[in-house]
Amino acid sequence: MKLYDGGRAPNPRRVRIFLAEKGIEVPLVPVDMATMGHKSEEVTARNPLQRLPVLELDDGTIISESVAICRYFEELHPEPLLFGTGAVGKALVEMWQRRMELHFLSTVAQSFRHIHPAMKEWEVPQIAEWGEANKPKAIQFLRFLDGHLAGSRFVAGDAYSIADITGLVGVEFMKPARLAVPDELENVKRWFAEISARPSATA
Ligand SMILES: N[C@@H](CCC(=O)N[C@@H](CS)C(=O)NCC(=O)O)C(=O)O
Repeated sequence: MKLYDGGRAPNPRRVRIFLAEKGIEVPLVPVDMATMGHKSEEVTARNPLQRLPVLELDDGTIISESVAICRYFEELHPEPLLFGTGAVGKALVEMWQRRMELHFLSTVAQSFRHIHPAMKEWEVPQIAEWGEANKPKAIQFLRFLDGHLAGSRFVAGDAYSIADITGLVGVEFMKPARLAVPDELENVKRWFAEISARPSATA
């Protein structure tokens, strides 16, 4: 098996953090996204959408989409459970994972991709107004999250999960998107400090 990796890009990083939490080592194939390595024949043959990460199994099966890859490893190596436990626990992790991805990571990504000059070749057409429109959406979601985290250690409850991983890369991605966590969001800051201090956050 091998994992086509994209270095500092947020989605490949989600999978690396997930693997680090599980203590799983997977051979990486580094792809230089700065030189558009994700558009190479090698990557395109495996994922015609030309997005990373991509997991290739020994029998040739290709799994792309970060959460799909993580789910595969959750089945193989259940401990520690990162997709929740029991019917309610799993549903809550799914709910928060989707919220973190659709309302937060995605809005931060749109802010970055539609505004940053380095993304001109990547996001075609690049529409600055759309990038700007997404900035307040990301902050609005963080305000909602702050209220939730007032009564919850992690995003989906008492246990660290895939929803925290998506949140971690989302907050980190705010910097290149020229966004900042508002000072008054003490619960978001407390949560981010805790999850970014975990050893997996260096993955
Ligand atoms: N929904 C996909 C998104 C994958 C994705 O967009 N990856 C980015 C890197 S973070 C990428 O490959 N971008 C290349 C491009 O936009 O051309 C996932 O969760 O894995």
